[in-house]
Amino acid sequence: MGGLKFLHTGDTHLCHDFPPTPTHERLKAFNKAFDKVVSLAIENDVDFVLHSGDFFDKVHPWSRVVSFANRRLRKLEKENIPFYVIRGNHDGSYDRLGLVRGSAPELLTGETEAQVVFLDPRLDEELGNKEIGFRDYNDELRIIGLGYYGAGTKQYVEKYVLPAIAKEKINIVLLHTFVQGVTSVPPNQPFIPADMLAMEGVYYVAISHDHSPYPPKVIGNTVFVNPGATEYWQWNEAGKDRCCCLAEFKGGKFEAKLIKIEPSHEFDNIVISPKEPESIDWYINTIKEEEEKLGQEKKAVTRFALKGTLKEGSPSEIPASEIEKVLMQSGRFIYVAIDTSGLYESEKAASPAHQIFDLKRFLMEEGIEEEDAENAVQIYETMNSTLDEEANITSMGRLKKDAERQILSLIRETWGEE
Ligand SMILES: [Mn+2]
Repeated sequence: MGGLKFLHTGDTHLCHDFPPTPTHERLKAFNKAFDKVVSLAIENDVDFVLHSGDFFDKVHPWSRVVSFANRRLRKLEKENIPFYVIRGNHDGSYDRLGLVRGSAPELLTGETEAQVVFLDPRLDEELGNKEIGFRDYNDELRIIGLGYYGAGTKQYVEKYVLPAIAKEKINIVLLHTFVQGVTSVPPNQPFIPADMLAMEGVYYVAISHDHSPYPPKVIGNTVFVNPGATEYWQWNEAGKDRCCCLAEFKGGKFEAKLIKIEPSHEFDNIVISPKEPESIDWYINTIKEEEEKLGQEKKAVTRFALKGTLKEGSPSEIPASEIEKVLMQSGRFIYVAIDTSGLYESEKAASPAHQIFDLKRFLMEEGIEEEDAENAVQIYETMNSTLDEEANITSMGRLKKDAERQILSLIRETWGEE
């Protein structure tokens, strides 16, 4: 097995239209990043490519993007490089019973079945396949893959991944989840601890879901890699490297290194957040100053996020769309936005209706004891901050169960039976 090489990528999010305009420019940027991954695989003469989920950004990607992806996979096939892929949270869905309900990776095809391998234990079960959630690349190497299962992740790792590990082989595991000890684990998000897979026989764990790249982490004999996204998917990813990972089997283990992928656009999220209240003119001048600092080599995709409280006047007095228009006319930007949603009007300008409602004073005026009024304020504030946290809200806009339970237990602690 000496010299065996593979390329690991994930979160390519093909067909992501972000920012929403100009759509084709950004679609091309995501395609171009995947094109680079394919070129790197061929240049480095790898044996296969691994994709750890969210190949597409949507369950129903547009057909011209699907055609593009298949043309690139055909290039790999010509070089005899198979492609292994799992389902992410964006390009597949599953129901309460864990049954897979439509997955975009099924749209990826090769001339032969061995070229594009979609690893999914539930699909294997339904199709009556012999190998459930894994394929043997050869006699010595096994590739095991588990798609996204949200809160069921730990349970599915136990049910499908652990039994598939063949101790006498070199096992590679593909996962789409947060991994404690390797990636970030945002509050109230499903994860598995790295220790669950750092074991004999598991040589490489290919992770995606966290869009930031993390350097390879070795625990025992197992190397964990989360290479991150290949293009910029959201504003908060600005400034972070875009990468894939090249791994080579040397001296009984995988040596892995991240390879940077050059983004198509200058991508900036410029937060303008002064310590003290500032004037409207100050914000306008600061936008100009920040704009002059931007890199010049590439067309820019830029958001100016204005924060704070104005010294006088209200955010609607900032001529945001005029500034955007002037900046667009400079020809340097393909997208620019002045976001004033985090900017507040000066207290002088605020009408009484906008002043913060003093709940404690109101309750005490209604004859409620001070201690009870304080408790009510605490619960009210906890609910507000919980609702403000995006991680606590489901995609349907409801409060997640965990967050709801935390609020209910606070209420019980405060007013429950002694
Ligand atoms: Mn994801």
